[in-house]
Amino acid sequence: MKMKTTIAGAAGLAMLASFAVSGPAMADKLEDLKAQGFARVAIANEPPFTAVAADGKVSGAAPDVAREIFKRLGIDEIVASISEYGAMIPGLQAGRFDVVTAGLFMKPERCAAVVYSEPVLCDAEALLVKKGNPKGFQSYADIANSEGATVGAPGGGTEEKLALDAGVPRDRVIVVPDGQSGLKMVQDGRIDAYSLPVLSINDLMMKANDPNLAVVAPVVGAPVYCDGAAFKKGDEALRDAYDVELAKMKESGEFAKIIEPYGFSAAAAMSTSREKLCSQ
Ligand code: 6CS
Repeated sequence: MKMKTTIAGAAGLAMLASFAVSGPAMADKLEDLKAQGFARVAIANEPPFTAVAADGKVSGAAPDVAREIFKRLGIDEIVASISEYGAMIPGLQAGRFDVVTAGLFMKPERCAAVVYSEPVLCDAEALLVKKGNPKGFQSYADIANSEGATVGAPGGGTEEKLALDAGVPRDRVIVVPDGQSGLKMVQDGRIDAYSLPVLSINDLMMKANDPNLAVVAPVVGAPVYCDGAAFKKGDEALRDAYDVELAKMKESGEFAKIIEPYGFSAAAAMSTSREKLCSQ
């Protein structure tokens, strides 16, 4: 009896000891994702950054880069959830996603809230307007200075903040849930302009094929932004592993092969850094 207890006692101690050395505290997110078999990514469904086809297939430059990198890290699948830009960081922090791969542009306030990879997709900003740009918009300040003019933008998105910072009153910056809604609102005259990055507006314009629309690009005075994959604070080891593979793909030309058919420039992403973008 005593022996059994002793053996049980010894087994219990051995188990505790192994727990102490390599228990959950030591496991990092990469191991968790390998065990999970997939990475949960947040996207916006805004082509060409991110896209979900009618059959559910996820594509777009950001998920395609992420899928390849995770595969190299031993995680074969990505599972995407569509989110509004303004909800991506809270969702990441709440553990709803493992990473944001959506064209979430690096800005100081976002860099303080998450852990970004090195740059992936860079783009300037654009305005979708009526043919002939009747109110002569070239900048967000022009919209601010045009009596009663309204601009649509994604909730919690970069364009919303640029318009507000340029002095467009809150009630003239209209939160628009997605590209198709923004397009229709301009076509119907419910907003005077709809703002997204240049490649996103161009994609909408191409698909709409509407001669009564025009594009103002780039928006004068708005910076060129770049995104990165955004990880939760505490997942620096996963971010670092991601960056190692991203750097290899940039070096080998595989990075360019993925993003340039979508219209993005690999050189633009390779010419800057997280450090620069997070301090702008
Ligand atoms: O990072 C952002 O907030 C912006 N990024 C994209 C790709 N589209 C709109 C959004 O506001």
